[in-house]
Amino acid sequence: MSLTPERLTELKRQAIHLRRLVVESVHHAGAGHLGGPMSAADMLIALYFEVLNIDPSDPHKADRDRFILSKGHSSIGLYSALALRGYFPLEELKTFDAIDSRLQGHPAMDMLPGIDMSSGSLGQGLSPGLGMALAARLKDKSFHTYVMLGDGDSQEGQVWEAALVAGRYRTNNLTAILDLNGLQQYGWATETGYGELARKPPQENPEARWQAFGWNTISIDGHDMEQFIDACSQAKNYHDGPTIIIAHTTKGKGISYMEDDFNWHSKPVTDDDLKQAQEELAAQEAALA
Ligand SMILES: Cc1ncc(C[n+]2csc(CCOP(=O)(O)OP(=O)(O)O)c2C)c(N)n1
Repeated sequence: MSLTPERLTELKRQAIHLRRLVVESVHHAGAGHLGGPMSAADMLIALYFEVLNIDPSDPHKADRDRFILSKGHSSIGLYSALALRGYFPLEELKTFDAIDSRLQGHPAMDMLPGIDMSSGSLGQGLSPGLGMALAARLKDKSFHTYVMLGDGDSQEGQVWEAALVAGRYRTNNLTAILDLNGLQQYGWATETGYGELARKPPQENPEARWQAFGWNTISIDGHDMEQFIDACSQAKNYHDGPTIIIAHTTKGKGISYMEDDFNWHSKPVTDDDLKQAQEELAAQEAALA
């Protein structure tokens, strides 16, 4: 699938807008996750504006594609994509994380139309995604199910139970997306202990691991929306089993002081932080014109 240059620019503009909404919402709430939503931002926009077969005016439509954010702590990224796509007013993002809000710190499917599965306890997204994909097959439905995993998220054993069964049943209507930013909540201990935390990808050679479980793998730059959209279409056209898109990303992508720094996994945003982020994003938007 090829995008026109105008469409690609429009998607990039939406991704910048999403990043601005994330940082403004976390600033307003006084708490929230930033690094994970930023690394997923380009893929979330590409999913909600190009890939998913959905209808924001009918969020429960039976034949809609399903999307599960297994790394549910990145909820504000998903909420921002849903709001930009028209599921609810952008204004509601200001309620993020408030006690009576539909936009909780982790997505709740019984509160917000557009959320296909509650998530937040890491490792639990692929199993219901597999269930949805198998249900579609049994009921002869044509919808496709997508699950976004984090690299920390996929250290949980439950992910591999689901991966094994999905491979075993050649679930070709299931696509996983690994947001492989190489960072989690903290750094990694080195041989000399925790004194000096190191950046170390927790999954060495994820391609070989997923292939061993019967999955087709496609590796891409997760900030290149054309590569991502192309990978989604390849995944949908692969008929011998499930596909995982291994998306190499940068945690905190788009805001210079957050990039590749696990300290920005989750942290309050000060007024000065917000101002700098808004200026950087405005410059990125100006450069698109
Ligand atoms: C079962 C479980 N253990 C711990 C946590 C706390 N926690 C939230 S996010 C996170 C790190 C997640 O890392 P990753 O999946 O790589 O996400 P990303 O880097 O994309 O934010 C942890 C440990 C949790 N939500 N669930």
